[in-house]
Amino acid sequence: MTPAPRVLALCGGVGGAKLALGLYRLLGENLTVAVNTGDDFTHLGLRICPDLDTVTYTLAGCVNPATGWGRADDTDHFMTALAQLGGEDWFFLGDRDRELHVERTQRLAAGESLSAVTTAVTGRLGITATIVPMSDTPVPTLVDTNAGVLAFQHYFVRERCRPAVRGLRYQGADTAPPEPRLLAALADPGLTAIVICPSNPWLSVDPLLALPGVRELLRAAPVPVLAVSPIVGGRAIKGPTAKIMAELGLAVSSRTIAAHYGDFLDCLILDRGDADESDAVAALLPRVALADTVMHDEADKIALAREVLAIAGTMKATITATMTR
Ligand code: FO1
Repeated sequence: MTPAPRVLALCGGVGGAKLALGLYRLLGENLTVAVNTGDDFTHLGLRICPDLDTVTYTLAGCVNPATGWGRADDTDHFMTALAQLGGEDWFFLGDRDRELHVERTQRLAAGESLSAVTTAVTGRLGITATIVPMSDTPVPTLVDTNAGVLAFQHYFVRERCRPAVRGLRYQGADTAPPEPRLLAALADPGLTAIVICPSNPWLSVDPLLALPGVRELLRAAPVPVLAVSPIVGGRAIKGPTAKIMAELGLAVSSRTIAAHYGDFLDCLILDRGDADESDAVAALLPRVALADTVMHDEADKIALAREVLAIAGTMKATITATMTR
């Protein structure tokens, strides 16, 4: 029997987690998801890791379907009481979701690493894939804006992404060790593909790429590195990606995404509706492919994951041949 393909996915929050779920349904324990932790912060005394939790809840089948983050069927007693007392209520913490932050905060204070806590939590929730924070060392994203330098969640949630972005900083990324299982996955001889999920490149994927060695390992990877473009029809599928690209002076197109990942990417997957962009992307990358990238329901997520793996399968032979030449 041929062994199941092992895949590494790099992922941010809501948008990326959709493809991660599709991959998980196909690969189960053969999937490793390395997750951005640049959005993490300490709020009301609690350590909150939004992208890690979004991926965890999504794969566990208990994410809030209305928001894509937080837990399904949650209640707001804590937030209501907090608001009544005049507390800081700009960041919503559902009652059931808050228990995860309490548990994580306690365990971190007792000396456990973020990755150990994550493994314990994902195990308890019955997830068989490996979900790892990109690093156990905090790497907070700072957003340079026309309203000053803002901590990520202050920019994203409190200010609702309204300030114009001038640049981004991933504080401490140059010395933060990548989580060992991220490095192990990159070096795994059984790895068959690396997938960059359709997350915001600047907010969610670049923090991972900024860690020591990660970009170099992607460049040297003997397996296809594929990304699904988060831009469809000249707009972002989710969140402020298009707004940020425009503010950074970049054209809002998949060609810009291809150029951004160009030094290590083997294939960018565009939405079928963007076939007219194929030539522009093909000029920058070894391969461009088309798929239905807009995911509304679980069937769409699995279908896209299947297409991504099939495209990777057709590329593996080419990459192996190039490396042995
Ligand atoms: N996003 C919001 O827009 N408003 C919130 O109040 C909010 C709370 C929140 C709590 C827990 C969590 O895991 C995620 C939460 N998010 C909220 C989402 C989060 O801020 C962003 O989606 C990510 O950081 C960007 O990937």
